[in-house]
Amino acid sequence: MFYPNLIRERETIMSEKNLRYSLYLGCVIPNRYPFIEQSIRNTFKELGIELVDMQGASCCPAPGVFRGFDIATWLVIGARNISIAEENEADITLGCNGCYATLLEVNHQLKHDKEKRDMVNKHLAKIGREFKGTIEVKHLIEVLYYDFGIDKLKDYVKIKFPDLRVGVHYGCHIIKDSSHRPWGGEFEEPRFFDELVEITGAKSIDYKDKLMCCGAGGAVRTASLEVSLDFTREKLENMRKVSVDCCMVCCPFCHLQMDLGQMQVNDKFKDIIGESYKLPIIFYNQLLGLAMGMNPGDLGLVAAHDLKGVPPFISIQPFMEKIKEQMV
Ligand code: 9S8
Ligand code: 9S8
Ligand code: COM
Repeated sequence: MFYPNLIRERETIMSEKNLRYSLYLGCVIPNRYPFIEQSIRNTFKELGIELVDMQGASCCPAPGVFRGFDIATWLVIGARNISIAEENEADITLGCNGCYATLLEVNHQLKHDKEKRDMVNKHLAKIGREFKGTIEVKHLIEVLYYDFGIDKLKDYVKIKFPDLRVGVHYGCHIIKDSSHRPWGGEFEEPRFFDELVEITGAKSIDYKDKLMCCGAGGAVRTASLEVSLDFTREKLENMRKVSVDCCMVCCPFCHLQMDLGQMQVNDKFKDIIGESYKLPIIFYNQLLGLAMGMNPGDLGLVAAHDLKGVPPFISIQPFMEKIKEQMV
């Protein structure tokens, strides 16, 4: 049995040394949703997990775009990023499903395929870099669930939100393809993200086609906005049917699509959706931080602003009110 061993091995690592990771941000967090970065850095600090910056990191590059066009380019750019973390001597953690897909997969392929590694290193040599294969790539959800440990995380929860109904959106790349991802071998009906949400007392509410794509990935948002928004519309409709208070994400591209995209759905599909959607989109670390008793301002929970073109596009006010009701 491969997975239980892996989990045990991780538990041992965890008890022996302090957790320290290279933080890979990707493109969407720093450029479009910087409040996600704030929520990651501050919750990890509170948990005592050290994050080291990756100086000079570039786009991962995005799996649904670069890998689809040219695999060698995708491998070389991915390997360059990984080599920065190797210099840091710290595994990578990241908060984007797409970046996870690329860096996890590039790392795996290059560790196991000498021919590809030689090709990549021939290119990297020109800029004085090398892929060595000395680190691992882990989504922050994986770090919290396995490395830090969901049981230990429960000890940090100070406030619970039993009346909060959450629509969990996993996003495609955190679970698929299943070949090198952990999750206890469970990819068809995963529970790890729901479990992380539920340690805050909140309820993860089941809804139709929960694992369906938000619509953004694989360059669909860029190539055909209307098709991508139709996915989003369908997800929103399915979540509305079960009356959730927010949609929980662990990927900035999903966050963008469910937030900015939701505003666009309200416009493009106004004739068929009935009432406009007003569903707050929350990144996991924001909810976790609130449950840990942290200040909303330190978690990038910006309730309302008048700035044009700045997220969140859908107000998180209703979510904040729901949270406040339960704090008293
Ligand atoms: S980098 Fe450039 S486009 Fe992006 S956010 Fe996540 S996937 Fe990686
Ligand atoms: S779902 Fe389908 S491809 Fe993806 S992971 Fe984040 S963006 Fe939303
Ligand atoms: C989605 C990334 S998170 S990509 O658009 O599929 O590359």
